[in-house]
Amino acid sequence: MNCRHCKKTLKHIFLDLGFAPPSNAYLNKNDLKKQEIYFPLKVYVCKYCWLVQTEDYTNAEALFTSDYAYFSSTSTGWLNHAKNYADKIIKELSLDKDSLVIEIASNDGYLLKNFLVKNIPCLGIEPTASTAKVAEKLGIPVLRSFFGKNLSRQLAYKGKKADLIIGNNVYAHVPDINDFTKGLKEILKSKGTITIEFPHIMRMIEGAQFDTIYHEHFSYLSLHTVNRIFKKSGLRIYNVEELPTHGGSLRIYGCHNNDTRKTEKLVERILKEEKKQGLQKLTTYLNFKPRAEKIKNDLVEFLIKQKNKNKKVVAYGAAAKGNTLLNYAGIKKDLISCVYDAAKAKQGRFMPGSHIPILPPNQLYRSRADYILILPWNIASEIIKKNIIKKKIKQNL
Ligand code: DWN
Repeated sequence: MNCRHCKKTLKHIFLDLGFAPPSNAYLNKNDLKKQEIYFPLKVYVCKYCWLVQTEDYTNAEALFTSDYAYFSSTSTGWLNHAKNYADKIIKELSLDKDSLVIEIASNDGYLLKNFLVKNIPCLGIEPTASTAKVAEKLGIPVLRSFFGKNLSRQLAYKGKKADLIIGNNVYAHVPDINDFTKGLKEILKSKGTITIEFPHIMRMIEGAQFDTIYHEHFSYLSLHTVNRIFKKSGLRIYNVEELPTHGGSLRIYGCHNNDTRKTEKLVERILKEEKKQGLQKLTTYLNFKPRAEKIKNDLVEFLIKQKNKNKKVVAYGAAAKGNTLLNYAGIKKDLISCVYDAAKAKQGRFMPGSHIPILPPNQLYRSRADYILILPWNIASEIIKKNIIKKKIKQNL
């Protein structure tokens, strides 16, 4: 396989998680009587441009289906994060009724609704019908499509260029990151701004967050590599913010390479920090595997110990990352009997691979569980704050 960015041959495996179904491919009852498609889940690191990327086996259409079950609005923390960003960027860029804001992967309108309410014209681009129709109900115009150079050419041809292009939880999800980035250039007004949020691979390696690896995430990104990809498409990163979301993310601010805005010092500081953390050394990536294996083995050992002591373990949060962990560890419902989740789209369905049933949180009361394993650790504080878990813990869980 060749690197998706620099096209050099990939030789070094960062982590091989075996075979797994797509992490968002939740099953209905009937699906349990059918075959289930597994894909290899293997991640390479390119020793030339340092792009960490999944092996080519799945295509975006197979992953982002019409009944896609991830709705951004389920998390109030994420909704607050989106509102704070919108208020900040509207002020910073003096956006108004003559501006145009385009969000790529606009999901259920969780973010664009903050622009709509201030009468700032916006356009969502979202391929999954399940989430797009929720956004449309809010009055947000949505183009139901994947984004890339072709779509951006059509938009530019119709004069649809943006003052602000937003991309959260999408840059790591595109199979052709060069084509996607060229598309950004095409629809960006001459003095326009791009902001993109993505989980930072420096934090993923630091925290051994191997469960954030799933087929939906084609790339695992550093500022160094994104900087290279932007430059290749005639764009420039002029500012960056470190965020706590998803275990540690970056928000980069981009513009055309001839834009007069100066590059902020923080960009250089983070590039230096990445180098100091060894992100341009092969050993850093090759040392990741044993750390992931230890976490997986410790969890299986714990679960078997509880089973032998007749203790009951349940899970909370039917997250995509939870499926990666469960399937890599080979955990089935004999070790974790069920998972509770507030997302209506997931309740009554089953986790892909493990087939663990997904139940509404209000059934947690009578679960008589001894342990609750929170799968989306990135929002554990929000989940624990929600009274359901707190009350359960008060009842000497
Ligand atoms: O790329 C992605 C990353 C960045 O975010 C998307 N694939 C989806 C998501 O990844 P994830 O699936 O690992 O994390 P989620 O979807 O944020 O997992 C949270 C799950 O927990 C959701 O199914 C909703 C559920 N939940 C809940 O049951 N009660 C969430 C909250 C906050 C709650 O209070």
